[in-house]
Amino acid sequence: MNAPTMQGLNLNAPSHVKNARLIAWVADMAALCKPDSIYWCDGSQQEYDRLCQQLVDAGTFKKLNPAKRPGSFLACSDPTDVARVEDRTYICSAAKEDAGPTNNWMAPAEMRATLQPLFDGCMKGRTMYVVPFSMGPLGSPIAHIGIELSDSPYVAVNMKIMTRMGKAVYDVLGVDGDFVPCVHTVGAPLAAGQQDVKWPCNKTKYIVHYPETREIWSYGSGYGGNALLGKKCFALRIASTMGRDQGWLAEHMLILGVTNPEGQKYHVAAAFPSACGKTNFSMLVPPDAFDGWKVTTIGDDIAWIKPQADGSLRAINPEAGYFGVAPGTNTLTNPNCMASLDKDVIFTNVALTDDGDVWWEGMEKDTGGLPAHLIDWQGNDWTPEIAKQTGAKAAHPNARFTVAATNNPALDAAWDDPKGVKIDAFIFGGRRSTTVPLVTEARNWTEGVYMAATMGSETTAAAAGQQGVVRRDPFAMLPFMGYNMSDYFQHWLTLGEKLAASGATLPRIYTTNWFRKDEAGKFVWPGYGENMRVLKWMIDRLEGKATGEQTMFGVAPAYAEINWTGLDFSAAQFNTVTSIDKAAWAEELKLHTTHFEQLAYHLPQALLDTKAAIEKRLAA
Ligand code: SAT
Ligand code: MN
Repeated sequence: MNAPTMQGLNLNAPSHVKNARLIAWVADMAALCKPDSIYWCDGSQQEYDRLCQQLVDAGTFKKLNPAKRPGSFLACSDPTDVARVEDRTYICSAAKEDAGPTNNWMAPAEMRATLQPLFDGCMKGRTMYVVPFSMGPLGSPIAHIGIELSDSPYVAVNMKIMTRMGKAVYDVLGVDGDFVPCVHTVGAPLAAGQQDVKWPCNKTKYIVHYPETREIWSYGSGYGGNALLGKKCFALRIASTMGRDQGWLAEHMLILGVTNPEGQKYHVAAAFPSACGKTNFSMLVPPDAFDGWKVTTIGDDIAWIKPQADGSLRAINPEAGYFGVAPGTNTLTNPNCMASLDKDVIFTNVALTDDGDVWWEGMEKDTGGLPAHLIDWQGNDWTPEIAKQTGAKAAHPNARFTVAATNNPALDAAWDDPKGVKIDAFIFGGRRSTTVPLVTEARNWTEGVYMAATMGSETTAAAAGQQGVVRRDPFAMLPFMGYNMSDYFQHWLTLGEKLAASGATLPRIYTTNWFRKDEAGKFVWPGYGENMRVLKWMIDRLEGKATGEQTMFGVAPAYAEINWTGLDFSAAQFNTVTSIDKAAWAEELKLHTTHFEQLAYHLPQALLDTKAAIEKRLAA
């Protein structure tokens, strides 16, 4: 095939790219963004190594000491570009109601008119990378394809780790296959001869989704979910609308396998907001008392779940790597994760040690003390003394690692299975210092949907803005919902009805809260590996081995139903994390009322009925 030429710029499309819509779109985008050149990624190791070296030469990457951290790099971002920007994220559906009250909205035509001048010439002086990727195992009936155009080589190498990226995608795509077009620019064109900066970005940022045409346009940021468009933009915001239209679920959930000593295996999908321990839970190492139990990781952040003819739900992890929070991670909180990070990692915004390794807050628990000197994520000297005086953090609280799933010693054998795994239970967990108990099981699907729909959580550093304030985060999807939240609640209810009608046993639904604090403000529940004790109770429930206790808010474990071997956790402590304070719940339900008022448009009546039933039990 002859490569089409745009205004003197050779498209350079390789001969294996045969998708006409793709070639036309790349030509259009090149004409708009005006890059100096176009590079079609093949996803090979040689290409990855070459781009990493290019990033080292540009000063974006620092190669870490190969004796300490082979094949690994550190990138430090511009201090103004460190997290997702929720206030700059838009769902541009044709009708405002379809974006719903929880999303920023602009009419598509108005947004296109806004973005047009920003994208015009935005890649001048740069290369446009064409990044083909499959979200999910190549060719899986649960997977979908995306193509990201980006002027950031940092994005290209991260996408290589985070997705199935490369040439093979074009075989699946064929001449007329479907893909989600994702265009990304750091928004920093270079004039002729202009010296680049280490982390180009723009003060102006737009993270834009057009759900009807399934397009993603991202401007001005190079960081995480703002720029790696396969992740939140495609796999959650666009995919949730695909799921609505096609009858499946795109969820902000880890997926784990849990196998008991008899070899019986279950699969659990769990939704927690960003930076609330999804990676830790998905790689959980059971305590000694759980000899013979095994937890294996299918995914740590996102699940695509499609109903099957037999009424079961099968899930895949659309991603191929982990973009996890570094601070707080150590061999006590997540030994599997620490082992994953031994080699071939891209670190972003952690600190650099004097011997060319990385460091972040929390690592002192492994090494038994703070390092004497570091270069912090902003390039400044850091010592324990400076930290004490100024409170300066060595690593940014939202510092991240990018690592391939295949680095994870706890990786599930079926993680790449195109059929996915059958889901037996869902967990919804918020970060709440008060009110919400350690664990409850919904009495039925509708009550489970209610629990998920009303979930609250304290905000974290994963998003720019104030931290630690409780906000409603339904299904842990608030920042990731691609359409009207109440329609999404109805989508879950309808799916439950359909599965039940086919005679299938529906997955159980649980809520958890690992984060209750005592009067002194200290976490009571030890969390991490000890969460196995709660997971085991859930399995006991599935197997009919635990009766639990009926509470105002679902079924909860009796103290004696939890295996406490090897953990000193008294009935009184258990009470602190499980008690239901009626006054606090009366207040909580007022917040549910406000939440539902905000979501009144299309709010399912079943949720209002469930709320009325809870209020009645509370009053009794
Ligand atoms: O930056 S990301 O959106 O990828 C991470 C997160 O918020 O979970
Ligand atoms: Mn996430």
